[in-house]
Amino acid sequence: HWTAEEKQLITGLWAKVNVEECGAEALARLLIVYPWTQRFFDNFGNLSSPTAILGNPKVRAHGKKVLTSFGEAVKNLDSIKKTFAQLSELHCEKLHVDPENFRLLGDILIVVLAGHFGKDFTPACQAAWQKMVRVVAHALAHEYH
Ligand code: ZNH
Repeated sequence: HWTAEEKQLITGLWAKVNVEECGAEALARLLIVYPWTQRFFDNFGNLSSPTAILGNPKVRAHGKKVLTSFGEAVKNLDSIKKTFAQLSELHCEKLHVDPENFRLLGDILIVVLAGHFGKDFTPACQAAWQKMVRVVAHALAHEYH
């Protein structure tokens, strides 16, 4: 369900993404902007202020892990549901993460990418990435019951 142009916009930008930086920033922003999401990370230490969250090494490491995993979807654009079936089950059954949070993180990732790429983040690129984060959020929510 992707056009050739969309695929190019997604993989082309992804090749330039610094997964460590952008992953850390996206997760930190999620925890700052939607403070209730902090409850999933009560073993992550100091989350008492935006500065603490941005400098927290566990937040950084987990942000990198999440965005690295997101990269699996970029590599498997035609089978994202299958790629994330197990992760979806894990988030549902073990982690009990409300799928709404996948949508929130996806929208924040868009903000982070736009901030990093500036003019290269064109309207067409934004549209392709908006679709991408929706498809990923949908796939991660798919095994919930
Ligand atoms: Zn998640 C974990 C991915 C989102 C929460 N995650 C995780 C992991 C991965 C992921 C890969 C690991 C697993 C294992 O270990 O096996 N995520 C992911 C992705 C996404 C996500 C791809 C999107 C895009 N998450 C999310 C959100 C949230 C979460 C939004 C909330 C808010 N996760 C989580 C948790 C965990 C995880 C809590 C666990 C952590 C620890 O370590 O403890």
